[in-house]
Amino acid sequence: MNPDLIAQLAEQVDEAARTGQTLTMLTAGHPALDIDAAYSVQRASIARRVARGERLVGMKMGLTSFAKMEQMGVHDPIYGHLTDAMILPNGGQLQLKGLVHPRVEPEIAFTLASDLCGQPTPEQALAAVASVHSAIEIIDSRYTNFKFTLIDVVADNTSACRYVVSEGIPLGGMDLGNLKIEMDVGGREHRKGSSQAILDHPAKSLARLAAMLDARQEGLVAGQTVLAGAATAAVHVAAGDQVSVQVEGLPDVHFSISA
Ligand code: OOG
Ligand code: MG
Repeated sequence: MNPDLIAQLAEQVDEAARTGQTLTMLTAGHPALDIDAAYSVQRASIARRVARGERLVGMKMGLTSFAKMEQMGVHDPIYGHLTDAMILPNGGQLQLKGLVHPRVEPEIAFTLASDLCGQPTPEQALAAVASVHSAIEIIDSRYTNFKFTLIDVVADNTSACRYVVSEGIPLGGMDLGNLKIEMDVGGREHRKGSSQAILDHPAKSLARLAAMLDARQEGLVAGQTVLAGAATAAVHVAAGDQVSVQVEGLPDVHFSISA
């Protein structure tokens, strides 16, 4: 696809995210946009953030759970980039001002001890992990009404907005395959799930991410954070909400929301 068009679409998604404005789906005006070009738009939008001084600190998987695929009407896992500007400290406060229509989802995150590239097995992927965390991802699609195609959401960095991780603990012999996950949003919405919802096992999500990056001759780097994907559908938030997530066997994670 024409590099000028990629740059122009990257500017559109980046500006929408930077200013909290909604965007019409890119595929509406550019029906020829395919998934490969969408990842090029995503990378070009991250390059703009880096040019403004943000630092790449990790990657996220998305649409790894059936609940999320069903909620969003799409059927393949996707990945996005995380920068330091997206980090919200555990116990911190998220300001709604400047965002579009954020939602929260309960996740598991990994910090990598070593690089991870190629097409690892889930066991090989776990061998690269330094610590595991419970996490909350705040997603904020820049598209009107949170409606998009797979191609559009990839171009929009898979709706990445902010994320919060708990203190990390070493994996040890812990099996992440079927941990209870609970999320409370403002005492009004309570979601329950299992880590099994994340591509059957969060380690499979990590391995799949490495393989998807390998298709572009890229990989994960020691020190990076990886969000493995949501275990339940995402929930809208409002000013005044406290949001907390408990994953069985992992430290808790929470934050609050202000106007
Ligand atoms: C896309 C991002 C999905 C997840 O964990 O499934 C995602 C969206 O739903 O806007 O981050
Ligand atoms: Mg997510």
